[in-house]
Amino acid sequence: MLPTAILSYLALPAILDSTHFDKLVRRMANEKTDVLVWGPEKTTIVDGLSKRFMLHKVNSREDINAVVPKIAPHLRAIAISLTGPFARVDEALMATMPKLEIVSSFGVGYDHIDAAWAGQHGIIATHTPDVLNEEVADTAMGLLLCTVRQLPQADNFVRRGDWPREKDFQHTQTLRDRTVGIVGLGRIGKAIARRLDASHVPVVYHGRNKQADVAYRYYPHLVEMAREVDVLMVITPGGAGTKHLIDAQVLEALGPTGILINVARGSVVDEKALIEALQKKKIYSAGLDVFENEPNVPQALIDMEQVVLLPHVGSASLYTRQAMDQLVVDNLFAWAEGRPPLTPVPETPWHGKWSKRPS
Ligand code: NAP
Ligand code: 8YV
Repeated sequence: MLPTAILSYLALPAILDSTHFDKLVRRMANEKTDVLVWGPEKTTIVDGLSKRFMLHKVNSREDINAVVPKIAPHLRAIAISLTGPFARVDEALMATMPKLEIVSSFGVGYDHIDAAWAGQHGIIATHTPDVLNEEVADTAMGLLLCTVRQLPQADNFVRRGDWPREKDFQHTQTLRDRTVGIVGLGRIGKAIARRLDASHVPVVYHGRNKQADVAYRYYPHLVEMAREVDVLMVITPGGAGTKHLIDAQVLEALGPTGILINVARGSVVDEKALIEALQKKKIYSAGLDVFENEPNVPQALIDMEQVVLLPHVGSASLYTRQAMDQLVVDNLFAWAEGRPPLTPVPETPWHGKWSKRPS
């Protein structure tokens, strides 16, 4: 086998474009394609990818600064193993990678990726939709029930030994007299709506568009819907388009018996306005799985008895996380084998072939 350096000087580049030549040289030299793996080392992702790729693992800003400059010029693929503010794949980063073709990201939300820029520059971003719908809907429903019926507080009541001392736990609010307004009736929103249907809880929704395939009442104006419902269930994407969609005005409209549930992204709710609305009893309570500055939760929320707070666990069962990890791997194998991406994000649609990056 000739070493890579010697092969590079053969006349082949004249008849093959650089991407094909690069692939051919690597195959002949039996080299694996480099993939940047960003985030914690997860067995399914690391074991799955290392069968075919040479992994460069980074899990901190320091790692990125040390590793990325060395591999950026020839890097063609990124795998993201856990999403969050630390894994921002923005224009500045992607611009240092002229050969980047795919960003295979964990999680259905991809507000950490500058997807529009990627789409304009021939890069496909993939995410992990659908495999988590039912899990996140279960969590949303659990969070709603916990908040309305104060189930975590009731658990604490037993653990503290208050039951024998105080007889009954206080009677709570109920779902029985409530209409739920879903903000973002997408894949997960619809799975939540099905659960509410089964519980005989009326559902209405708000989004940018009325949906032809559902019978739920549509509200084009969020404030109007907030005024007429008893619970707002937020399950939109994050990012600039939904930043502080739930603001002081929406909370005011929800009213003093209203409950806010957020399983979307922390950025969708104006957290300062929410804290003020809770403190001034403009709304009754909130159940939150996501926060503006995760993993930091404002002390003001922690200090409130009635709210229920979860550490972003919407999809976090072993079963569902495994399916999400596997989809990260499968998208990269599809790319490596020249097949279409399995789950590209809408901003980076598949146009029939893996495009070469414009130089
Ligand atoms: P999806 O199918 O794309 O649904 C998103 C919905 O939001 C659509 O119905 C869309 O309707 C609506 N929407 C988008 N922008 C909006 C806006 N500016 N105002 C009002 N509605 C808007 O996405 P999905 O798979 O259901 O996931 C939704 C989100 O849930 C993810 O992006 C992620 O942020 C979050 N999530 C959280 C967890 C967790 O662990 N807590 C887990 C999974 C997902 P229109 O286009 O008609 O507006
Ligand atoms: C994950 C999520 O918890 O899919 C999403 O958008 O928010 C969750 O499923 C998150 O990606 C954690 O990294």
